[in-house]
Amino acid sequence: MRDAVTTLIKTYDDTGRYLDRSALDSLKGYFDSGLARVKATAVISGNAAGIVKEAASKLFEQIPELIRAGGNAYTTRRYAACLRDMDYYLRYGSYALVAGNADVLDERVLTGLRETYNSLGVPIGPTIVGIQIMKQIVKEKVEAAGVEDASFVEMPFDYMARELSEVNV
Ligand SMILES: CCC1=C(C)/C(=C/C2=NC(=C\c3[nH]c(/C=C4\NC(=O)[C@H](C)[C@H]4CC)c(C)c3CCC(=O)O)/C(CCC(=O)O)=C2C)NC1=O
Repeated sequence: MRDAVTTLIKTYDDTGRYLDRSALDSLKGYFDSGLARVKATAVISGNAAGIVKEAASKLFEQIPELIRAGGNAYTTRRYAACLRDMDYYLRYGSYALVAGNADVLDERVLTGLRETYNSLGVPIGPTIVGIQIMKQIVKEKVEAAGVEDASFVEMPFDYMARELSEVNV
């Protein structure tokens, strides 16, 4: 599992170079944004259950077929599995925000996920809608907590959405 710093070091170590100007600029960006990333993570940690609940109810409002007979989130067990998945996306998204890097998402969340979803009939399009709704809620809450430009919180959610939607070649 890597973060912004270890990823950078690995890149330079692979070719035996000292950190150059561009590496130092990128480090500076990482440290300068550190406080905002920690704040965002605190907002997520302190409101996780509420964020998942709000996002799920918006998702089921937008796509009510999911919770009707025959829908993938129909029955209490599958409804709970869907909310649990949303919670996974939120929690791992918060880790990726602190790390300033999506590696944790590849390693812990996305590997094999599309195949699992396909084999269980979990619809990927609506899952992505759910991830995007969560992103929006998180962004608003982080801005409400006093972070002026919270656009950086989009990274992990967009990353998961993009990786989930990609078709194998
Ligand atoms: C930490 C990494 C991690 C992830 C991401 C993960 C996802 C994950 N979601 C699953 C199921 C599921 N996922 C959903 C999710 C949904 N259905 C919908 O209609 C909605 C669109 C969506 C919610 C937004 C549902 C309903 C199931 C149960 C499907 C079934 O058993 O029929 C399963 C199959 C096993 C199980 O039911 O627990 C996995 C592995 N597991 C992990 O360990």
